[in-house]
Amino acid sequence: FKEITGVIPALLTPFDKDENLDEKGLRALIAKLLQDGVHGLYLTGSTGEGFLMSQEERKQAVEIAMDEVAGRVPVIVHVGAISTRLSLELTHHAAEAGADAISSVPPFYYRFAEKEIIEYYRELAAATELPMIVYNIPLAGLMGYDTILKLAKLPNVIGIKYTATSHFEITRLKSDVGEDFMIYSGADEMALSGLLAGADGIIGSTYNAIPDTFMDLYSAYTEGRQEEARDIMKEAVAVIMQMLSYGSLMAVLKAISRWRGADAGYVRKPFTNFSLEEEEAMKKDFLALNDK
Ligand code: NAY
Repeated sequence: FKEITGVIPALLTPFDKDENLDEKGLRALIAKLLQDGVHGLYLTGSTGEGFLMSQEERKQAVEIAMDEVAGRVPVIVHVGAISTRLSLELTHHAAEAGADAISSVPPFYYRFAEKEIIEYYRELAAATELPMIVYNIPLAGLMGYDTILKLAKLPNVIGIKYTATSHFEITRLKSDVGEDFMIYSGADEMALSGLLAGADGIIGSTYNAIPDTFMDLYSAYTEGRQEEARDIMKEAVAVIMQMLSYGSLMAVLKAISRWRGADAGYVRKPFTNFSLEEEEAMKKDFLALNDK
């Protein structure tokens, strides 16, 4: 499989003001991020509002994205849904659309038994030749270390997107499963910590809006400029805290993208959009932060 490392935005999905998929916005956002040099894309995950979309819309977003990317960077498609059957449908579709890997949160909402979670991943991984990246995220109920070890042994499971905050488990997985088990750190606020723990890449929401900061961080880290990496991370944390302070994170990221020159549209309800005035006020806050 294609090596997938580096800075990977969990891509936003642009909608228009009537909540329809906004193809033009999606293409513009991807074009901008590729111009900024990001190393890959992660589609229709939590940041991509995948759970707020119908199966058909998710497929359509993947097709548009694959067309726009045109093989320039690897693409991971999040296929997670509440039933194996729905996820399988998206898995087959991702393979046909030419994705480089699939990824999934564990089945959520109900408290599924460990054996059901393992069977879910086994079936998805067996349904395709695409590599599977397990997605451990608190929103879906974190899986314990022992469950992760079992999942890592399944054929075709090549790695994990790891959004827990106990990063020693990243280090531990590298020794227990093997150095080539791919690990993607998923908490943007802890990107540097994740990389230091041994992660191969970082996948996150804020990389849609400030990709350059994280590209710089990644180069500083890989080139061994430790102090510089720490300084960049300090700035990044301040910006992320500011982003989180408004609530409705995806709407914030879409607004920032808009003033970066790629109109990434609006969020889908129940998430709320900001008015033009609110977006302007936000922009001022961020510019003030940059001056510090
Ligand atoms: C996805 O699937 O879209 C993600 O990668 C989500 C990753 C995000 N975590 C959560 C819990 O939403 O990027 C992070 C997060 O938004 C960021 O660290 C700010 O807290």
